[in-house]
Amino acid sequence: MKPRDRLRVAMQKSGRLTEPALELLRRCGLSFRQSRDKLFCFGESEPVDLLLVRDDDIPGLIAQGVCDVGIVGRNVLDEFRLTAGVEQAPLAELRALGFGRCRLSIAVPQESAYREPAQLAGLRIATSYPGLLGAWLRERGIEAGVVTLAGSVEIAPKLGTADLICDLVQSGATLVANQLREADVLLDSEAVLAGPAELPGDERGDLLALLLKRLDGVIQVRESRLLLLQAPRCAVEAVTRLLPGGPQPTLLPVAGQPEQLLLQALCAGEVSWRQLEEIKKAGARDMFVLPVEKMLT
Ligand code: PRT
Ligand code: ZN
Repeated sequence: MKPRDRLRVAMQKSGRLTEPALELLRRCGLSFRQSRDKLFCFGESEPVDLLLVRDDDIPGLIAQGVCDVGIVGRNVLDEFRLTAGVEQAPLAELRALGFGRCRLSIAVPQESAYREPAQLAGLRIATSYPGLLGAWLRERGIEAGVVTLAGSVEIAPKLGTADLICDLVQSGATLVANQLREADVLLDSEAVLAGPAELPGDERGDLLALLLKRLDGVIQVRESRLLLLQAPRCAVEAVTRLLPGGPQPTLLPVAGQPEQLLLQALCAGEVSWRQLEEIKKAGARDMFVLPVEKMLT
């Protein structure tokens, strides 16, 4: 294949991952001019272009070198890795992106007495993920029938084409509507940046390194909160012990109150009401949890 000096990113054309993926790329400072057929978007701010395709095609397009990286569900990437032929270039999960979260789960009819995987022996399981399900069954030494369906997996037990299913679950509403219950989780999934196991050695490698660095910054900021509070000197140690993650807090004096300190802490992740209540019990007051807009350390 001809060397390329622009990075090509594949993403879902229209579906659950489309909007959050575009938003993430925008936050990384990428902007695009949409072409008329909307399959290819030319990158304006950086030499990074978009290819808009069905999510199932993304791993194959990367493996064939048509695209350099792609934003796709871990469920789709892992299924491809398990079912792709040995002639396909190996793919890697370069980053977890924190949206499109769901689980690939075994679900059984509500009245089923299912307790453990061994009970699946001899049953028929409908799924769109034969690779992931097959590997999970093999690991446990279970021999069950795998019925591969492209869609509408959840109605298979009612139709009698399978005894139970293995499908994606998010809220669980689809399972309830079909009188099924989630029984076992095979995979926790979210959108990931998929790419070749080995980064390209040309300009695209540098562009990918730049994209990864910006992604890391965006993800870190998105998951960070700035916690501000006041506490008496004697309570600072106890308060600090309760802070959720992040580096050591900064302590500042409060004018006119020598025994009081202002504490500023960067927290990795959400700070819950319960955590705030605990911190307050330890002696803190005037607590503020602020989102972080940008960060350069
Ligand atoms: O056209 P194209 O092939 O690109 O789209 P698609 O229909 O295959 O994909 P899409 O947009 O439905 O999903 C894209 C990706 O989003 C998936 O590969 C997952 O990584 C992720 N994702 C997150 C989900 C869900 N949540 C989800 N709930 N994908 C599918 N579902 C379906 C699930 O299959 C089931 O039918 O929603 C139903 C369950 O949802 P709850 O909320 O009722 O449990
Ligand atoms: Zn799809």
